[in-house]
Amino acid sequence: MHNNVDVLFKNLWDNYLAVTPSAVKVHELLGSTQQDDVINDHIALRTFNHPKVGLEKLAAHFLAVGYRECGEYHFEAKKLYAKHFEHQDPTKPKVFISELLLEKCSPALQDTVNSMIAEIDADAVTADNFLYSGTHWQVSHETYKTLLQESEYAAWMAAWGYRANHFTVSINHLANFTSIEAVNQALKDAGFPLNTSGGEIKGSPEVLLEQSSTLADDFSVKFSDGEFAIPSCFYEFALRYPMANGELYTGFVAASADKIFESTNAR
Ligand code: OOG
Ligand code: NI
Repeated sequence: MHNNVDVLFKNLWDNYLAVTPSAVKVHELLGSTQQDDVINDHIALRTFNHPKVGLEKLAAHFLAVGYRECGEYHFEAKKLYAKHFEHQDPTKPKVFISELLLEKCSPALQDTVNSMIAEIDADAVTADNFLYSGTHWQVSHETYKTLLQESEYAAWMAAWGYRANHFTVSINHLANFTSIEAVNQALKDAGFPLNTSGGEIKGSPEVLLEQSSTLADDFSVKFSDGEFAIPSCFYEFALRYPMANGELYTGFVAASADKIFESTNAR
């Protein structure tokens, strides 16, 4: 495991950029006239609730660099469970980790996922690079399509494995934009398709968090039966509002997150 939080995020970022070419363009668009780098509000990772690779196994990498557990979220229909983590230094991105609840899935899906997980070396899970190690298995495009019918999340994991599925621009820290509407308009004008599930803007000032996201880039994957372009990773935008004590809300909103997951659905 890493002991330096910045090194961990630099590696996660480089690994994300390698399959998300639009991310650089998003930075250019939103941050070009800023002195400082774009500040990321949070990142997200996905996994399965298998003892070998469950949420806690991923979380251990963040606990090791100063993060603590802060909130939990349930997604009944998608069969997901998630927690979020914060660093003592509020300028470090928050971390949202979810896991697919395998026992709620079909026996066929469980078989496929269990055989994928069986390919992971026991040592790999605690290695420095685990959170940006991608897949440890080979799947066919046929298997991918079968998983897709039951769980878009499971199919995405089968194709992409361990990596940040999005970074999130903190609108609060942007010099040129103060509203999420203005950010969305700039993105649309530049040709980025937005995730419209549940509306372009998820959340509201009342729940202290507004979010929007691009649809994932299409990127080529080498499956065991050939190469196919499928949705990779996306960029999210978050505007946080102050709580009664004046401090910005730092949690997530389950109803909004439920729709953000769909940013990796096919266009
Ligand atoms: C995470 C979706 C939830 C948020 O900010 O609410 C999320 C995912 O797609 O894995 O990122
Ligand atoms: Ni997010």
